Amino acid sequence: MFHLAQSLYDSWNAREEYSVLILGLDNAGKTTLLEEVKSSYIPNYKKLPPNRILPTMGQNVATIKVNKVYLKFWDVGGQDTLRELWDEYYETAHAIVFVIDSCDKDRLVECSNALTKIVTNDLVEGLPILMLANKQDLDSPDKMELVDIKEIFNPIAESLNARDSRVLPVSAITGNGVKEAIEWLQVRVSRNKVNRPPKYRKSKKRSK
Ligand code: G3D
Ligand code: MG
Repeated sequence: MFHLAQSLYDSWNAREEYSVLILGLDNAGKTTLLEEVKSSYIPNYKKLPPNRILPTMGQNVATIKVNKVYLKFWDVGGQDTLRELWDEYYETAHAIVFVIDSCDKDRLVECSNALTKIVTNDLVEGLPILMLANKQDLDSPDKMELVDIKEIFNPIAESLNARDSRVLPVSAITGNGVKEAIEWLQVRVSRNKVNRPPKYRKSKKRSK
């Protein structure tokens, strides 16, 4: 009896789908990150070489299975004009990944303004926010310390209500830290399921 209940529970869970928006300024590394996520979780996936990744004009979408649930990632362009479109995605989102170029000190203000605009949108209230301090592999004199990035971005993410937020160091190019980031997300969206229920994927019809 227990096994039957367990397998019903597992198959129900296996249909949960959560949408994750990958946001951040252009050039932060969003598309490279999504490529890395796909190659880590999709068997036999052939990663695009970095020189084939062009600035994103439309959107890149990928669904991956993590610990029995599906995470559907949306990488929408980060250029100024495309940022207006982010609002359209909030209503159906379950979490936000905000990618930061750790070596781009010059755009720090623009970057924190973009995050502030996101978290102050009513539709984003209570959603887990994961900030990724990307490009950790670079050894540039301009590279910001992780503690400084945390000091700036943590208070912004937490400004409204108590919500789950975290800054994690990653390299979308080498893949360092990416799996840890995805696991963090999966746990948080599942935990927030009462407030933002998942979409349930239709089970495939059995062939006769
Ligand atoms: P975007 O989708 O946020 O606009 P992209 O950013 O994924 O197109 O990446 C922008 C540039 O940053 C690319 O370089 C890409 O290779 C580089 N990049 C992304 N992530 C990392 C990283 O973790 N480490 C390093 N060293 N570079 C990274 P180009 O030269 O093609 O502009
Ligand atoms: Mg892109």
